[in-house]
Amino acid sequence: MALDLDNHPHRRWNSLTGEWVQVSPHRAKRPWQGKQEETPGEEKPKYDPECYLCPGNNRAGDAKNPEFESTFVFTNDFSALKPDTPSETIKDGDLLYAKGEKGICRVICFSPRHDLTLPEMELSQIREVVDLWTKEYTELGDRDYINYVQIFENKGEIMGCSNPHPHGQIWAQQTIPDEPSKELKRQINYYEEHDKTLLGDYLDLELERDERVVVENEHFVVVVPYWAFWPFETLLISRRPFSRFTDMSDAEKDGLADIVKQITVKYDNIFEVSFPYSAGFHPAPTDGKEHPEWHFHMHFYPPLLRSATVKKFRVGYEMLGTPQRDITPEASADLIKSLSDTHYKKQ
Ligand code: H2U
Ligand code: ZN
Repeated sequence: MALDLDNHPHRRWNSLTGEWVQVSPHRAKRPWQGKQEETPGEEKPKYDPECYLCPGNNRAGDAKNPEFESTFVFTNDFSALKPDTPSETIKDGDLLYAKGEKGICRVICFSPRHDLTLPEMELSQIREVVDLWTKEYTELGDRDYINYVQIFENKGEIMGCSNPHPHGQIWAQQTIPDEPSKELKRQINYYEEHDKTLLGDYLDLELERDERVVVENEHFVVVVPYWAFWPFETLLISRRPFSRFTDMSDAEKDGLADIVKQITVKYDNIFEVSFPYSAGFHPAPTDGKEHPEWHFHMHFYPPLLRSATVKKFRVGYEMLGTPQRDITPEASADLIKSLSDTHYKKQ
């Protein structure tokens, strides 16, 4: 009997990190039922006097936000990393090993409006967010002790996000964190062997097969990756192999704003709720090296499973063994593709 990826349990290799994911498609055989329930989205005010991210409001300590009209960035009042940390190494025998870690944490408000999220913002406003990401990547990455700038968004209460005001975070630090570090090794190996970027070749394959592509424009493509772990995980890849925010042309920056809007609109349309996720960019490290192997991309990791309230927990076998999914990446891609390009609130 031949192995059938639509029906037989199998393992898929994540060629970007070198890890495996267990797929059990036979457990997801019931057909997709469409949206299962409607959690009434409460109407949010455009301005909330209690919100620490709204213009003009007070934050922790004595900090007060300006009356900003577009984007706004500030140093996290509860930063997990600090620039003045001693770089000392403490090694106690072969088993107890610790190092000081310097860094900077910032918070980015995407809009002065409390009630909007990326999929509901105008393209021109999202473009302003792209420009701010670029500016922060450059400014933080230029500091000699900052070797990686992790820009991300944690969206939705289910993700532990404390505030619905549209915002993201930046953690810039001395060490390249684990996820980009795994990707760095794999991308370097591939580049040395093929003289092309791993994600460039992967993207060509995805475009040719056309099974997992969910949205695209002139400059970017979003796929449910072959090795996706989260049910609705996606990977945003630039068509042109470049490494950093600063390599993007103006047209590519517009393209990035457009593709972010496209994929987040699709996400909100899955259950007709503001779709929670952790998402973030993986640009090249800012360690002063060239990084021709590094291909700019962004990951979206949504936690939802079958409905707006049923969350996938990574427990049991997945905590002790290997990550696992039921619905195949191809089935998830079909579902996302089938949804409207217009946000459900505007339909
Ligand atoms: P979330 O994106 O996970 O909701 O986090 C928001 C960040 O805002 C969080 O890291 C910071 C928290 O430390 N924050 C401030 O910097 N100032 C405040 O007054 C409240 C929250
Ligand atoms: Zn990545």
